[in-house]
Amino acid sequence: MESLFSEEELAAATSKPGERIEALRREIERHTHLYYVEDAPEISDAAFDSLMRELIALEQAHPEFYDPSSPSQRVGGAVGDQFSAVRHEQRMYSLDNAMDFDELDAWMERVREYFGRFVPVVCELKIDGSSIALTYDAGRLVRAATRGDGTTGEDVTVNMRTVRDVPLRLREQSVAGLTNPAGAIELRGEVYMPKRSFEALNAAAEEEGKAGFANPRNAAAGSLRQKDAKITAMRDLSTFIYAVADSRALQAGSQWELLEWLRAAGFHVNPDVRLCHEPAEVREFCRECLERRDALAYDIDGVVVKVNDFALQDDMGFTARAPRWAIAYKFPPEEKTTLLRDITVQVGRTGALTPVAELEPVTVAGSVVARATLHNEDEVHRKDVRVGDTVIVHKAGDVIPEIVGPVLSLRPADAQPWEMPAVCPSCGSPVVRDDVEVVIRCESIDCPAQATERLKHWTSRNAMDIEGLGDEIIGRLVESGLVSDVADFYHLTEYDLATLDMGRVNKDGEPIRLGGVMAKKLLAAIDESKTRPFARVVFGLGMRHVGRTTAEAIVRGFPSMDALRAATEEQLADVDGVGGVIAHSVVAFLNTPDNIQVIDRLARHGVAMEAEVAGDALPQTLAGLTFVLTGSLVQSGMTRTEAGDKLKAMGAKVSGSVSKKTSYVVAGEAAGSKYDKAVALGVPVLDEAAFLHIVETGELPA
Ligand code: 0OX
Repeated sequence: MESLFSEEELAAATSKPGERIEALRREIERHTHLYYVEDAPEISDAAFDSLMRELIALEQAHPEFYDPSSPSQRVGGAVGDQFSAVRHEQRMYSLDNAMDFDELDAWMERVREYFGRFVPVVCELKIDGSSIALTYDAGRLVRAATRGDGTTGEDVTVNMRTVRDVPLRLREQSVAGLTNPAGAIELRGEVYMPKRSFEALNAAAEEEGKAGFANPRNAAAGSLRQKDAKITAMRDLSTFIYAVADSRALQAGSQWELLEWLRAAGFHVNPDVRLCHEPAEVREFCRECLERRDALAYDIDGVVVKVNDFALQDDMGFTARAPRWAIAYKFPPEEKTTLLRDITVQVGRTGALTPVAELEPVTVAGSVVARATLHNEDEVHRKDVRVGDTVIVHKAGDVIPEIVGPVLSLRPADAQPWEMPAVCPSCGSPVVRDDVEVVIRCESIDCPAQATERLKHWTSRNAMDIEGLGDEIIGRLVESGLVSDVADFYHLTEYDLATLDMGRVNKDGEPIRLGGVMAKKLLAAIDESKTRPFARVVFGLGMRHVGRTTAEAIVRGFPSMDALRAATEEQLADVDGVGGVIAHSVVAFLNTPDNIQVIDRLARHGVAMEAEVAGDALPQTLAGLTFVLTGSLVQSGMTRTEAGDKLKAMGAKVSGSVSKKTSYVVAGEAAGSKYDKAVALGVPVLDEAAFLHIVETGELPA
């Protein structure tokens, strides 16, 4: 093959490898930028690969020139087992939302009132991705961090280096009189996955029988947080950069100038931006974006409007959560039409039958919807949806999709009203209408669907939290006859699990088995679950009407299985938080021979059958206080349930809704209406750092 390089070049490569390496790095980065940012490649893929191969060969021969900013490092570096925490020196704020034009107008009116006139604003698309902070020092990318809770994020530098449109070195430039800063500067933006790449990734996952991502945003966040950055490198991630952490680090005087500088420094800046001088122009931009939304290659969920002038931004400042000088106009909830292919019936853990709409898959508000609950028989009749109908599917952001109703003009002539089956679709037993709860129920104690749901409930996060034991494996365990009740989990051997047939075949037509590695992990997780507190065991058993809070109340009154079994209905009903209906259900459950046998076997396997003795209890420093948790606790990775448990262990009450009686609201990332309500009612709000302080010290922050 003819060499791409001249004699002189080759000579230079051998005599002055350092210079050649630097020249190659610059050239490769220039082509990467042309390809991924400008969308205007100058050379073929083959020529590009050839440059990269030469660079890699030279770097291997001359390790003294190693540089983390070399484009050769974009393939993904060392594998870590954890991301270290990064404290953001400048907090990464979220944005206040305007849910419609009235709220957008109200914000623009506040701007007008504040300055006595409307001031120019920059409108940008609101990219529905994952926020990222990129730190450059002396022009080189030295750190990339996720937003986390806004105060502390995770170090994802190695992963972000693989994202091709992120410059590893800033371009030397000067626009509008702005030069590159000599020291450190932190730029911020969004990482996203284009819609088509998301679909391709999910299609590939499906081929392998793996679960895909719910939407491009999750795919981007998940790809970025891969422990092995080589996997990140294989994912098609892109960025749009739109902010600087501290505007004093640059001489830019406005958002508009900043965007200009970012572009010139080599960043990918979204082209759909507009400088508007009047509220009407802002509304027009929003309308145009909404119309173009589907045609864009990536998901957006609104428009961000920012006061342009940095000095005016400073004047307006921030609330506890968000800048006053910016607002996110959120697009209205989306509605799509699709075909209702079937209405199936799901049998729940307690035998309740739920009709489920099986839809022709359709993307609504950024995620694919293929199923939606129809709640109960009455709901199906009230909405009058029939198999074969074209139905309207409604979804607002992250909310669960809903069937609005049929498009009657498109109804096939032969479409029949739907009826609940008279027998259970799983076990064939006749179903019974429970008029008190307005549900139809299968009351068989031998129903396989109920058994499977009970097993899923036992392993679920709020119950025994057995990691890795999800729906699919449980389904296979039931089908293979290895597990039929919750005590069977504790009989499983490594051999049982390793050889478990996953119901699929590989390329050679051989059955795919779970394998030794997963088997070991699962066994360890099952074993670990024996240490879950007794209240979780009571909840995990899945007695009717016994949710988590009720299970805790029961355990406070009867702290062991022996005590609980000896309790009468009257004694149980006397416990604070337990009424007559619950007491009846518990006593009935604990007097059923099958259940007694399962509980005895669990006890023999060492599953906790009594609450921890009071001696182990923590000082009840939070007694008398009521907490409400909202948002995600990204810093600690705790679920809200786990966080609530920690507070309860110190005597606090945890409630699901904010009222004047709430003592504190703990607001994690993406806290929503509960946060707003707390502010409105004047309830003190704690961030995750303050919450962790309480958990560690038992003391409220000063
Ligand atoms: C976006 C986006 C998000 C950041 C904090 C103050 C202003 N998702 O596309 N945030 C911002 O700016 C905020 N701009 C954006 N374009």
